Amino acid sequence: CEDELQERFRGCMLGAVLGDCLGGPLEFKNGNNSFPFSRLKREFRLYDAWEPERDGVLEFTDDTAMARQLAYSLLETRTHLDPRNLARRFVDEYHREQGRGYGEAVTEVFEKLHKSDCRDPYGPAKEQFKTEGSFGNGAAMRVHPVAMFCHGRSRTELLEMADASARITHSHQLGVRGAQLQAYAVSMALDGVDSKAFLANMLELVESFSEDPKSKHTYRYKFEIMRKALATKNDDLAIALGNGVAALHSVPSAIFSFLRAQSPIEQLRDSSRFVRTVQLAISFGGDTDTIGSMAGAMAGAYYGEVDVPENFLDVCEGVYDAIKQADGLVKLVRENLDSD
Ligand code: R7I
Ligand code: MG
Ligand code: MG
Ligand code: MG
Repeated sequence: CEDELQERFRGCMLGAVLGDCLGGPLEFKNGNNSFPFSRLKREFRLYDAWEPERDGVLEFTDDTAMARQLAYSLLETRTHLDPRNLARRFVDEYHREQGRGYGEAVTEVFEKLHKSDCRDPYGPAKEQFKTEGSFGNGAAMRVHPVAMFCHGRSRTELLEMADASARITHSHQLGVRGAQLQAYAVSMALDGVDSKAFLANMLELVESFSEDPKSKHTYRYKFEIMRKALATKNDDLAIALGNGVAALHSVPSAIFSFLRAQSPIEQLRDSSRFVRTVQLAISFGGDTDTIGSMAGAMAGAYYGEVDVPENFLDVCEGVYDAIKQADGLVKLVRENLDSD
């Protein structure tokens, strides 16, 4: 492809939507358990013979609903992230389509933002969970447009904007860090960083978090498990890395899926690299739409639109908007870089 950036941006937006739509029907459908690869293969075979007139469309969920508002907000304000604009967009999106499967607690934030006309876009999130803030993965699942917007900028800028986008709904440190880790992962995928450097950079960022080194409830602990599993090609990490709605128990799982699927997986040998990433992510079970979407954003960014099978475009809702947004962001990023 002549335009590598467009390939990667389209892949990223598409990958996130597809992971969300494909993972959606399986969200907590096996309790908290993982799915065997055979189940994923069976599920994905249906999509090969999909006929939209007969089979309808797999709907996107809150993950995509929020990600697209983040993208639209950046496309509107163009040079920066405006938290009030973003908060208003989240609220309007939620009121238009409340049935997208939002997290149980985050809807309170939307109601409070609505009542206060988003005067303090960060206020309501701070009141969540007795003022501890939410540690859900809702800030991480929507953050990939920030990584695209910050393409070519410093890591500091990226992490600051990820933080600013996260705190509108998630003020717990684990929720914010989850968004920063996902933003950094997508940003490196857009840059085509190879897996060895990618993991080293992630570990370095995690080390910079001032966490208790002995705690099992930290990102550092998760990445240590991941590093060992990647060295031994162990695929069965749903229990060790987690598959829940907490950012801590899902963001590392998505990153692992992206890295692990760069090498062949015997039982998924018929799938393309993009597809086997999403399959591995969904096989974690539990919060499958979100783990699938986060892994899909990374894989799409890394492999590009070319690796996304065309048949999925007829299966999933929202793909054409995703492509348009990606193209808008490519143009915007080029303009911003030129004017610097
Ligand atoms: O994080 P959030 O937007 O939810 C995203 C998830 C994704 O899987 C979507 O696909 C959708 O299904 O929901 O929404 P929140 O409501 O902020 O957090 C999600 C859930 O995490 C909450 O409903 C709680 O169960 C849990 N949670 C917490 N529990 C205790 N203490 C989040 N933060 C806390 C906490 O501080
Ligand atoms: Mg969802
Ligand atoms: Mg590049
Ligand atoms: Mg989910």
